[in-house]
Amino acid sequence: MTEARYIMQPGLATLLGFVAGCSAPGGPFVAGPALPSDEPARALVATDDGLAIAFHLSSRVALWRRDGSRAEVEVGLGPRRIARVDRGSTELVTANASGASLSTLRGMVVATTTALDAPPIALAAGDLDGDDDDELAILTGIVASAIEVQIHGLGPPLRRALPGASAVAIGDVDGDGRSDIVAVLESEATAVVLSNASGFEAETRVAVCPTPSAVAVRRGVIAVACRSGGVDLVEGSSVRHLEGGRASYDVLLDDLDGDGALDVAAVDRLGDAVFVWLDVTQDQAPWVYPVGRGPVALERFDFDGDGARDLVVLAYESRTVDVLLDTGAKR
Ligand SMILES: [Ca+2]
Ligand SMILES: [Ca+2]
Ligand SMILES: [Ca+2]
Repeated sequence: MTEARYIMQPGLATLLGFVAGCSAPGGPFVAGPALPSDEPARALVATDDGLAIAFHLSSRVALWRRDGSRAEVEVGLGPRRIARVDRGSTELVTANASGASLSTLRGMVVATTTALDAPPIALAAGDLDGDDDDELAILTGIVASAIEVQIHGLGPPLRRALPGASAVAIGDVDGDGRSDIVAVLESEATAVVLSNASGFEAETRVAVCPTPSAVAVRRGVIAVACRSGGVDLVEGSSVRHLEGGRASYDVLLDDLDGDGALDVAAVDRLGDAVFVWLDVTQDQAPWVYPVGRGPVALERFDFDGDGARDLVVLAYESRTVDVLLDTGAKR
């Protein structure tokens, strides 16, 4: 096992705000500001001009624009997840757990409200039929045994039973150029792929860490955030565990440092940190960045407008949005 590289003492980044004085070589990111979110939130998503945050307690979405201005809109009750949906124009969709509904926002106005027959747990957006317009995969259910995925946007909603599912993602798993649906089953420590080629009928199951909490897909790789710590990487039937942290609550797969190789980032809710593993094909120690207390979600967003996307982290307990600025450093 490789040893993690800690950049700074936990908490210091938050104290300093901008950490110009932090001289340690820091990998692809450096601590930026911690912005107060006033009330706790669980979900955020980047849009073209800002960062949209869903506040489940007050049932609203706030858009923090890069120019510093802010806009707010009231949505259905208890928005716990938010997704960016591209259908000609960009829409935001919230999954309203208490209201058992979806709110679709266009330009920070609620355009439609869609009633669901059970509360939504998670949602993912992606183009499933190759027409460049995004469809939605929504996990719904009250009890674990009754959870299903509803696929909206391909005519009448398709429904597939997925008992115990806790998170869902859309991406091409099998490399046929069409996006598949991936879910993780918390109760069974399993990742399930519903393949597009089968009309989302055929299921492929892979055993992963216990209590998987989030999932991401890119370039045929599935990343599973493990609530027991670290990330499982699934390629085909092989699973590799990336060790780091005590409780991963969200995970992101992307080329974070611009060298072409796929990287992984995860938030450690108990360790108040973000772990970044560069190049998933290598077995390298993660970079570790302290953030606010109780980080639950992360996203890529060009916070400072320099053209390079930074990492933004939603910290639940400290009620902050913590920014890790891209340094442009490749290794
Ligand atoms: Ca489509
Ligand atoms: Ca990379
Ligand atoms: Ca940037």
